Amino acid sequence: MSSSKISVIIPALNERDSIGHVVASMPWLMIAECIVVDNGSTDGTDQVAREAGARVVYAPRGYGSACKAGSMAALPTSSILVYLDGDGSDNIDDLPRIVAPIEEGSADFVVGSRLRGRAEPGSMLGSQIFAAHLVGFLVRMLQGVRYTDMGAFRAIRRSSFDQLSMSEMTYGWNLEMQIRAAQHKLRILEIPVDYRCRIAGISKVSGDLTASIKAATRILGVVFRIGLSRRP
Ligand SMILES: Nc1nc2c(ncn2[C@@H]2O[C@H](COP(=O)(O)OP(=O)(O)O)[C@@H](O)[C@H]2O)c(=O)[nH]1
Ligand SMILES: [Mg+2]
Repeated sequence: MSSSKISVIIPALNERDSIGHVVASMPWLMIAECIVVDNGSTDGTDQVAREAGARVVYAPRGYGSACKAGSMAALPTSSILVYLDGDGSDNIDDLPRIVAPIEEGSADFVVGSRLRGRAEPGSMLGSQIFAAHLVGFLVRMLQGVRYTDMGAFRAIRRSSFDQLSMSEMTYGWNLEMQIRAAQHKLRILEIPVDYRCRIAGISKVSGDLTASIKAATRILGVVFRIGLSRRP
């Protein structure tokens, strides 16, 4: 077993019926902790997560806000941060492949691509696939880095994460991390991951037209606001 310590961070909003399964499926021998970040669940998600073995932290509303709070709450001894969704659509069996390049020292940031992996039929909407291609194209034009997806399942070296000064508090978070990683010249690797339909409950994003339009607007905003800035 490796000596790196891994904190797994899961944003979860009203995921009572799936979060218990997701937390229970963690490879506990491989990870130091599993943090579930709840920001406003009204269905007892926090309690189910705790009973399944997670540490629960609370945050203000928003997907990015939850990811950031989880990152800040990670054990000081952890050297790798892993993110995945709380709806059961990511396959935790992919975790060893996602963290290995960081542990071996060959990458700083590893992003799972659902488009390169096996996505269960129906797990990704046509609009999500289109958005992934469009954003991939724009980021390639602006940053010269090729991504095929902006899925949630990913791992980053903690010291690299600390350089990025992440600021997006909503659904732009994932893409912001990808663009900033390119700007900071992190060693980036995209690997295929499996993707399934959520195991229970309802989508807060892709299943709702208004929410999808809001998320898409936010994501395009990130592409241009962060992608066009020449930071760092
Ligand atoms: N903490 C937190 N989690 C959220 C929020 N919105 C969505 N999530 C979680 O983020 C993940 C992805 O959301 P989901 O509804 O599955 O979006 P989709 O997969 O794009 O349809 C799930 O684990 C949600 O519970 C939020 O505002 N706060
Ligand atoms: Mg989902």
